[in-house]
Amino acid sequence: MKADTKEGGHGPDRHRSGFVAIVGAPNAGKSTLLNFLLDEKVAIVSRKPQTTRHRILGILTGKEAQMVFWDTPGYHSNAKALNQEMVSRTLSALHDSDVCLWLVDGKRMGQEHLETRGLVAGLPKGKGLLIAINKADVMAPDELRSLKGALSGAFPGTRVLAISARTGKGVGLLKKGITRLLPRGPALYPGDALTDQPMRLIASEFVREAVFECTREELPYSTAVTVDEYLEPVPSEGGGLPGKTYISVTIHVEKENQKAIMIGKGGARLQAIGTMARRNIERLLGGPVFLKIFVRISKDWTKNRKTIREFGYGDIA
Ligand SMILES: Nc1nc2c(ncn2[C@@H]2O[C@H](COP(=O)(O)OP(=O)(O)OP(=O)(O)O)[C@@H](O)[C@H]2O)c(=O)[nH]1
Ligand SMILES: [Mg+2]
Repeated sequence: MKADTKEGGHGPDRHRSGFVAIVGAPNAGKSTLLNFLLDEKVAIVSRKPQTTRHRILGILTGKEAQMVFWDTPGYHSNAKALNQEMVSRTLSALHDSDVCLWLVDGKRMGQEHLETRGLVAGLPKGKGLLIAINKADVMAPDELRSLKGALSGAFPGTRVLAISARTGKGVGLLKKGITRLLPRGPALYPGDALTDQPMRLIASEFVREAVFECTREELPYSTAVTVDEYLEPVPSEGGGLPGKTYISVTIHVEKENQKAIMIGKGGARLQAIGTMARRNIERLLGGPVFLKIFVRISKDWTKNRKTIREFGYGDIA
């Protein structure tokens, strides 16, 4: 994990800590930013909107402050049951946070951003707000200037920064800006903690990310991943493999033809999904993994609140 190395007169009484909700339209780059901040991949990323389904906590511990970030599902209005659950996760993170970090996709200021803008404009008094225009690395200077001007005009007194979650440009200033808005207080989590997400959940998310990467169009949105078994390498109780973490997961799809697509000709697609996910899990765990994947049809699960909850996307953390 990256640690702030800046020295200075920051006694324990000056230390700051608090929760920061990263909110924004789908695809704005929230999960990419969280991973960059932590210098570790804990949140899944894809080119497609509506990737994040959980409210993911990432802890950044520095000398002056401990920032506890919540990566949230992209905010948008949509009547589908699964999406309603996602929106409620974003709202709960925002409610519980000290600071709202509104991430705006500099390349797209469409309807989705107007929706988030409404959300941010309605924040209760006293909650810190910071606006970051993301993807500055692919914006023309004029474009950036005018968007910055428009946002500063709409939110007087609020800091508007240009950043790139991909290259890290502006992220140092962003951290300083957030620190200033946090309340004074001691660290909330141990200094070496990275996330509160259990590894088995992260593993299932990495499989879902690989599905985003290896399948097209609507299929990722019909996909859920559950973990059936997660065994630490032996020696340990209850079995497992020598020197390898054993993980068995199920990919749930909604229809028969989706199952065939997920598996691919001769199992090729499923194999690619497995390889990609396994590598990411191994990187985070720092050791070898045996990943077994089943594909099952759970008919119309995205429309059924009971199944949504069963698959772990319904309980508001
Ligand atoms: N050029 C550029 N691309 C970026 C940047 N940040 C994120 N992206 C890309 O934008 C896409 C979406 O990134 P995510 O991090 O998944 O976005 P998100 O806001 O978490 O999306 P949801 O979870 O769907 O709400 C990915 O293809 C990223 O690689 C950036 O600073 N510059
Ligand atoms: Mg995300």
